[in-house]
Amino acid sequence: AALMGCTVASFGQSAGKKPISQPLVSHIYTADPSAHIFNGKIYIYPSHDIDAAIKEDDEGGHFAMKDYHILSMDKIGGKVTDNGVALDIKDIPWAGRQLWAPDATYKNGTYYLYFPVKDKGDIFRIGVATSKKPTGPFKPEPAPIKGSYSIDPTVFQDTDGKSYLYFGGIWGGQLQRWTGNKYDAKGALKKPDELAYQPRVARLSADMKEFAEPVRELQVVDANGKPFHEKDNDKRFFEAAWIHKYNGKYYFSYSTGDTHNICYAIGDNPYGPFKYQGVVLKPVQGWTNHHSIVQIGPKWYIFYHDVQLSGKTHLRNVKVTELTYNADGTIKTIEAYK
Ligand code: FUB
Repeated sequence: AALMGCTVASFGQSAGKKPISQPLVSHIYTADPSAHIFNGKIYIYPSHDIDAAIKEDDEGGHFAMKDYHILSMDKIGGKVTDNGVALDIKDIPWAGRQLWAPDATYKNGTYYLYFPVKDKGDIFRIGVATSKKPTGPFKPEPAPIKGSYSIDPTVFQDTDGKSYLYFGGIWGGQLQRWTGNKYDAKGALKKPDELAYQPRVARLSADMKEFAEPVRELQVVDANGKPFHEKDNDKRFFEAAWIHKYNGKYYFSYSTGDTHNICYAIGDNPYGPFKYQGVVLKPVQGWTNHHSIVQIGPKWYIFYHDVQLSGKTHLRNVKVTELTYNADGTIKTIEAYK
């Protein structure tokens, strides 16, 4: 994330209202929850926020996380277990700083954890680590995924067995430095009338550790099929990609960053185009908004975070609430405070 200097951009809208859900854990700060069901149990792969006493800046330097703790629970509302350190930055040979939002999946007896971290040259790359257990410990590959860049990886396994990695985040997430998959340290944010940056996707190799194809730009488009401009910043992609399937359709959801919405767009296949539909989750307390959407039994849930425990934008706490669809497959907008 990117992270403007403002501490809690959206407190204003929730002033005087009560949160609709409570933090899942309070002994550590957690954020960016990617939830999955493995063997009938709920596992949450969050960032582990810490206070590294780094001053807030536009590049998100104050999000100085160093490890991951995986949370698990048998059911929504059940006891939440912290399974300890699953991966430590000191065990990632190529890592420099800022272990940001991860995701995980399972294939053929192995769990795969995908994570963004700045390399020793301060460029965000995406790594993969494996374990025989959903809670780790995870062993990182010696180098980042070849051709990977930027932040917020999310892995999606389609029903045909093919897997895809979606990623990207502008501002502190450095997506603006990558055009045509080439690095340009001077890559700038778009001007209001320019087309907005789009998220990225690549199919994964059978062993889940490499891209099986060059990274593509995902097309998130408006109701008329046209890509958004930067000035459409209450709708255009910023960071925090997630994808899920509902009634045979592909739902791509993401944060609009500086306008703090979680929005979604629907497509007919994993590559899109994805047509914009609306807001899933209105701004939460704190600058960042980041989520995952999963089916648990017959119901659907959104895992998200806010800063209820700390009041500080870089010390977040994960939460969960139910998500419901309308009969036409659209998602009912969630207000996190009532
Ligand atoms: O947690 C660090 C960053 O903040 C994530 O990578 C972004 O999505 C934002 O939530």
